[in-house]
Amino acid sequence: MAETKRYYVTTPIYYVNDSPHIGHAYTTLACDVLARFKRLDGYNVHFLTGTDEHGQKVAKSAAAAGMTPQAFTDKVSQNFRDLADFMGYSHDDFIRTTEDRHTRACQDIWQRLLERDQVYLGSYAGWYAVRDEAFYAEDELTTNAEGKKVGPSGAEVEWVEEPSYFFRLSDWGDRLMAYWEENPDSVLPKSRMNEVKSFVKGGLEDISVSRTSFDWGVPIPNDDEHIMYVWLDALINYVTATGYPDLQSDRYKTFWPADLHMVGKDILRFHAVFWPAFLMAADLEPPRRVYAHGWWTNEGEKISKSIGNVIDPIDLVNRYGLDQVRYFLLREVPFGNDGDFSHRAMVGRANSELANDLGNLAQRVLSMVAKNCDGQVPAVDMNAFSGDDQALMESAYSLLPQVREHMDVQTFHEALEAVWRVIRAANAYVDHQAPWKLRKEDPVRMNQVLYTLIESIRQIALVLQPYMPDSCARMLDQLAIPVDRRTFEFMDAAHALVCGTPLPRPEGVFPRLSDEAEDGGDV
Ligand code: ME8
Repeated sequence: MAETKRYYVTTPIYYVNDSPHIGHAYTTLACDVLARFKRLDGYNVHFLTGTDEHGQKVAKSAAAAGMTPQAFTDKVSQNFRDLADFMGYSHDDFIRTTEDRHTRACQDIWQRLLERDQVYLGSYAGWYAVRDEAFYAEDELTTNAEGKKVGPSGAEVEWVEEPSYFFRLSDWGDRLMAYWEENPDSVLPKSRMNEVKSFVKGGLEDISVSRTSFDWGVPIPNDDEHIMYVWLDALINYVTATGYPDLQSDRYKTFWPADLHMVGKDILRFHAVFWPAFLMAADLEPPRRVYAHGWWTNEGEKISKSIGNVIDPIDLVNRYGLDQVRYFLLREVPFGNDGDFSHRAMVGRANSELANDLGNLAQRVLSMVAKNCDGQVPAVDMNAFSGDDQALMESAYSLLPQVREHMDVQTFHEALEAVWRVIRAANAYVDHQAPWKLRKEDPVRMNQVLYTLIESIRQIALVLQPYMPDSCARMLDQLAIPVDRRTFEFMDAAHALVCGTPLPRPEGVFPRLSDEAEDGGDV
């Protein structure tokens, strides 16, 4: 199958017991921008998201809601689907771990592990944090303010003793280290690669991969006392969605191994250590990259239900606009770092960078074209551009390769910075060339200047589509670019704006947000 030009990107599958919040929206947004970018860049893309529905935590939440786990998960997984639809994400599939296709995939992987002697029956006696669905060793625990034992994430642990199958993780340290040596970008950012390497160097122990004290999970095929440990079950979703266990399916052959599992730093170890080890042990290829991004706080505070400061992405979008929120989340924080959400910063960026820098540029240039060029792409001599004109257009034409490089290492903020350098240069060029003066003095020169600007705006609007799809579509409408000429193959000079093309009446794309919003409030 087509090995080149395919791209498989996944979000974590979210626990259904929680309400979707800004953190979930953020991870899926980053994947959405990548998926859109790759599609426009000619790739066959598969973009997966979904919900993690088994395990003790979900079973407990269902019991607390007085529902069966199945009825509970049917109801609450819909919240995540609704959020994805509301945010306009372009996912190709939404997986639920309670689906039959997933049970089949889990049981098949289990069988492969069993056949290869990678799992064995023993018994577990140790600590378990239901909130993290994770086993912790004694030396990872601390005592919290209430005197309770907690794991590294602060989640309370309980003592568990039960028969359990174990996975021979201890056999895989050297293979993992070798894989990382050969594929140095397979865990990003670099700091996270260092983190997983030092975890492995510290020595790996076999891990418990089945539970017997409750039954909300995938039954393991060879022993009906056990259900599969929820993390093994959850990670398998990424192969389930390719059609596995049908190794001959087109989708599996096209898309496995995944190009990118995007996750938060909280679940790095599961994805970058356990998952590749499970896969290699089952004789399947590990993912090409795991990227672990940072953590959002709200106005300086940890986001938590108990503090009551959870940010609902739907409220944010209703207040500030979808593209404004998309832009802000990927611009405010260098991707990979932790970041803080504040209303002041949100409004500040939407006004200064979207309404002023980009919105005004497009609006004033297109208004001048409407007024002074009969509402058409101005007639120009393609050989008469000045040095300044060429400098601006060349910087605009160089955007695609630059942005592509950033996308390939997930430096979303730097891609935006590269585009804004051109936007700022275009604004400086307008001020310097003063086309409004040229109208009387030198209309031929005015046309050259306005053409230079609208062709640069075309580049900017095309390359920004993955970040702000609706606003860019409106900008491209105003440049009369047909919908089938908006992929990146049309970004070169051979497809530049054609003189004399009639343009629709320009209208503002990025409204200024009011200062009231800047003062904050309850989102
Ligand atoms: O861990 N800042 O699901 P989950 C940034 N089911 N990102 C955040 C965030 C924040 N404050 N809060 C949440 C699970 N996230 C498992 C995953 S995958 C096989 C199984 C995002 O619902 C971030 O991506 O707890 C984090 O990794 C994920 O939500 C955790 O989602």
